Amino acid sequence: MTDLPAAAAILTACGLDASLLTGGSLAVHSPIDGSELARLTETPAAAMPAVIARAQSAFAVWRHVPAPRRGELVRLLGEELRAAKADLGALVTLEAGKILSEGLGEVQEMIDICDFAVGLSRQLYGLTIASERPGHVMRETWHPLGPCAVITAFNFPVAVWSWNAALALVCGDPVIWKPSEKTPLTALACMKIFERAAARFGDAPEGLAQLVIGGADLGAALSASPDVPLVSATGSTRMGRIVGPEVAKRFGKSILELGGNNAMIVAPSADLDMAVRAIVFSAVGTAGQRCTSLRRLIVHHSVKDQLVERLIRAYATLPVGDPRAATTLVGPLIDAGSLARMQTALERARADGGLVHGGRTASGAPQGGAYVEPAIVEMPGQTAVVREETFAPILYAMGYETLDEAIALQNDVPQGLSSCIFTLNLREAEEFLQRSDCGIANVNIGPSGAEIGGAFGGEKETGGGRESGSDAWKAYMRRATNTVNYS
Ligand code: UN1
Repeated sequence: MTDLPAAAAILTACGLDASLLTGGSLAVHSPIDGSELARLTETPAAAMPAVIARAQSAFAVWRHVPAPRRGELVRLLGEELRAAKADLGALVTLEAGKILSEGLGEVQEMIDICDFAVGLSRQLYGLTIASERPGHVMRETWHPLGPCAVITAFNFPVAVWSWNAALALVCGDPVIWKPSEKTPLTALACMKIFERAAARFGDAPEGLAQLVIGGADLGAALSASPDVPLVSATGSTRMGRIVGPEVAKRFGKSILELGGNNAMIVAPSADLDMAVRAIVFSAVGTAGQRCTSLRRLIVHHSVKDQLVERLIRAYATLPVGDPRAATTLVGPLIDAGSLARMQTALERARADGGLVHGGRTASGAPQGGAYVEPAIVEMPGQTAVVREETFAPILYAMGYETLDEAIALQNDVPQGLSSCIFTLNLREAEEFLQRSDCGIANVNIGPSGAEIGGAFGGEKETGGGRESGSDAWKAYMRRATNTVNYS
């Protein structure tokens, strides 16, 4: 029994008709039951120069549109997203396998970033700087950059595009989007929504927001082109190692949002009720497939047994199954490959002396999907498998004695996205915030569920990029220092 209409009705509600969904070579499957949703026509790599040229033509027009007027287009996009929220959220569930509330939550993030960007369109402020020369003034001014490529992953199939696109559009940049091959339908649906906003806006140039569907060769074309000054790429560290150097080779700019291996330190004074809720939410939410998912629990020896026992009990009550049912909390992994990687990681953890709780294939879930019980693994130490990001619901628990030791463990991984501490001790909290090496460091709240208002991203192998809120917009613009002699 599901609480969503059938797949065909969801696709139709999102404006995706049969002519769009058939006749191509890219098969799109639902992680819910493995059923085929569509066979899409892919963008040939040979078409990329024309796509980029269209974006450049759009740029020639859009850069001269006053920024608050550009904001009006994003305001309309936000309105259209509000109207389409239920349908697009349902499609996220169908195509990415997220539970209903997460599908809707993702669309809400899109709406929020549109609101943020509308305000920003009147606040692209520069500085005035005191000149050392008499009769001179110095200013810093911000200018549109040019076409921005956005490469996104399956796990946030629509929100990540909007974090980039809403900012890029108000900053004066056209956008070329290459979504994951696993989730192109939600991208097509977003384009329909964008087209409605553009039609209401009236005179947005053709080619302002484009979508290309296909594999790594399209990403390679975008990364290599000097006519695409900015490439914002979200995905694995492996992908970032290809895209980053390729863009750098031609002195382009990139925003990289790569792997995370996020930890929570639980100190002796922690409010354990609060910690348990935060751990479950951030470790099993989106079936452990967020880049901000909690993967490592670093717990003081004095509370470790008690906390792990409570977590094992909480995990045993988690409803794993069809993400379309309102009662489900853990949906499927994206595909069988993901499940196999999870099982391999659990095997390696066992071989390292880990004690695995859960992690079995879930019973009673729809056939054809990769459903698994989230796992907690008590580890004797931070072995190689713990230091890797496995994109699945595995939570490694380790003990510590001193805060120094805990922070050292937290930092001793190649990734640096999100981190947190649960403590009621102000000294410990501040000490942690000074010393966590991550882009996100929290106190008494888990590592996932970042609000759009903050700059989102991380250090080390996470790639160093920042997108979404705060002053992340500056990456989408070109800065000029102007000196004017009026003497
Ligand atoms: C991601 O997994 O790519 O903080 C981003 C969060 C979400 C974003 C996750 N707002 O969990």
